[in-house]
Amino acid sequence: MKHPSYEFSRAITRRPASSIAAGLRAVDSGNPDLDTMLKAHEAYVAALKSTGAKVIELDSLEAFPDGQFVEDTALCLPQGAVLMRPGAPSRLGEVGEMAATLRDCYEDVREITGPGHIEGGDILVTGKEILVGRSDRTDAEGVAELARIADEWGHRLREVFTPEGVLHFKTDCSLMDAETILSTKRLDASGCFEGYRVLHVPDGEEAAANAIRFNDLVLMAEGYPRTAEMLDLQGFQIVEIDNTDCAKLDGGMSCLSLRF
Ligand code: CIR
Repeated sequence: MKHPSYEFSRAITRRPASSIAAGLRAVDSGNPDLDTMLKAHEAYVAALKSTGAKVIELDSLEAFPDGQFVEDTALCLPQGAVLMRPGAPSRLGEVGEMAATLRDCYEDVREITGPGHIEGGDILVTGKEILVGRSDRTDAEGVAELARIADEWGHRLREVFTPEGVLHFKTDCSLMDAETILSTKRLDASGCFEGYRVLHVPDGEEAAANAIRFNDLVLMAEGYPRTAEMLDLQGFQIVEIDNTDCAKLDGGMSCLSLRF
């Protein structure tokens, strides 16, 4: 049987739009380049497909420069999908653009209706529970609304906190297998992963914490050799993807797909 938190048969991605230069970012380190971003995107999609999964590749949305970060628009669980309500006003409309695709894939599609906000990047599904990090994008009301749906579907949801200055909870962590989490030291220091086996990304490689376990692979950002070596020694099969341009928009491996 597939493990629902890291063994997947499908993924949804969206091509980066030529409007990407207008994408949100906490610190301006220059605009991303569309061509190199498209190349990296192709490598990312190819890695997902290489595991045998079907990838639904959606067209770019010029009106939504952050539209390629599809993870923030929904949460996919075995029982159904939940459409999110992003805390970034410019991203609210991305949810409606994702809805039809999810309705084709799932019989049960719920919706966070507000007034709270919640983004998929703040949600880590581990198999034994759903961890949701409050952040600048995800508030208590958003978490509470998701908790009611999760409860109905038989999931335990635990509210945790994203470190100050970090965009999303999963900017700083990822699930590696049923009991192993890759995390920055600063996030793990909050105590939120008690009971899990935690692998710390080495100091100076914090940006490598946003990885994804997708079937037999771990997709991680290129340029973090000590993290790559650690994961390799732990027996994970890693694929390194150029994340230079996505990183300029605070994006990483998890943001670029919905996986189910
Ligand atoms: C944003 O600020 O919303 C986008 N520029 C980046 C979103 C990254 N998403 C994610 O980590 N799940």
